[in-house]
Amino acid sequence: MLIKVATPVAGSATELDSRRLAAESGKLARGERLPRIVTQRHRIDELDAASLLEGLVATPAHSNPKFFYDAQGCALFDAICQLDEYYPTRTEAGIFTRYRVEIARQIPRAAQWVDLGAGDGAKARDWLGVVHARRYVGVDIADAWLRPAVSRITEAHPGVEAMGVVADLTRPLALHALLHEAADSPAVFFYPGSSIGNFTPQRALELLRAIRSHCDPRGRLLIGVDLVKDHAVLEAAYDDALGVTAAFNLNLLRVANRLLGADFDTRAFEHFARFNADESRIEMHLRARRDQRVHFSRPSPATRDYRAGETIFTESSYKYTRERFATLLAEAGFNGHQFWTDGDARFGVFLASPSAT
Ligand code: AVJ
Repeated sequence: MLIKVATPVAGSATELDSRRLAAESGKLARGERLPRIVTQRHRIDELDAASLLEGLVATPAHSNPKFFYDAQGCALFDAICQLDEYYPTRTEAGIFTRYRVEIARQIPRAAQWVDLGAGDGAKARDWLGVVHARRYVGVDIADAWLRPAVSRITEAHPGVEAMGVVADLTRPLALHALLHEAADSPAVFFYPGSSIGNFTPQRALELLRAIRSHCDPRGRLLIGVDLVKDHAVLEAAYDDALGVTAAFNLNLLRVANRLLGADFDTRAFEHFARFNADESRIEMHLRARRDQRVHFSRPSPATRDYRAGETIFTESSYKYTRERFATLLAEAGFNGHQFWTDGDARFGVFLASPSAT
């Protein structure tokens, strides 16, 4: 999920035929297969940079979590997933391992497996054979990660037609044309890791509705959701003893320095995470350690004074009860679902269907 800031092309999907380009430039070895990558947005640009700047100079200051994920941010997130305190990744993996066959039995064969936020594609790789998928569609904001991910899927599952879509999930999802190419194959959306938690419940509902609009009656959504639990457990997961999450959060300032030509001193801010019970979300902030002035040069010059103690709100990670998320699924038009969890009910996996089961 490496970020390259971008704007979408209204209504149009431009396809970069990477195979043909590589063949023409003589870089493609005879017989070598390059993945098909469809781009739903333009390359870097000012619109997203402008929105980052707008948030950072606003009062209260804020930024969208998608800006965390440059190369260093991705590496730090991978490290977070290994932390003792960060239970979601390994808890979900445990649920998937334990119930994979049972879950797969509820998923139609020969489906188009749509991997939302595919990353390196590793989580999906474990499913494709078990569900006998026909197609793999990896969707991610980072084309740099998508290409190798799609290639690895092809290596592991040569019988599956694999492709990538470069898209930003904070923008409207538009995969109808692509999925229509294999209209007889139902779509199975895979959205693991509780990434849905970065959206407000209202925005999450909109995304779930968009997913639902791509599903025929055989379509499914397999989604991982972090559950409400003891506040100390939640807060430790976002404020680990080694300071890895602090580094991940502070990395936002490096991204801003590069993208916006800013002069943030990362040592002048500190990581702050707390569970907001009223909103049922973990909030991450960067708190100014002293009064300071920060300059920005792109996309337009700006200056912002941060007062000691003032915070930049960098991420929300919403936590759901089983009932609350089930309601959201129903509101989105998924009238049936099944649910799996771990022994401590820390994490939930929902398999949602258009009709009641
Ligand atoms: C990638 C959004 C699922 O909210 O738990 C982890 C991101 N931020 N630690 C989460 C994150 C700080 C993560 N998601």
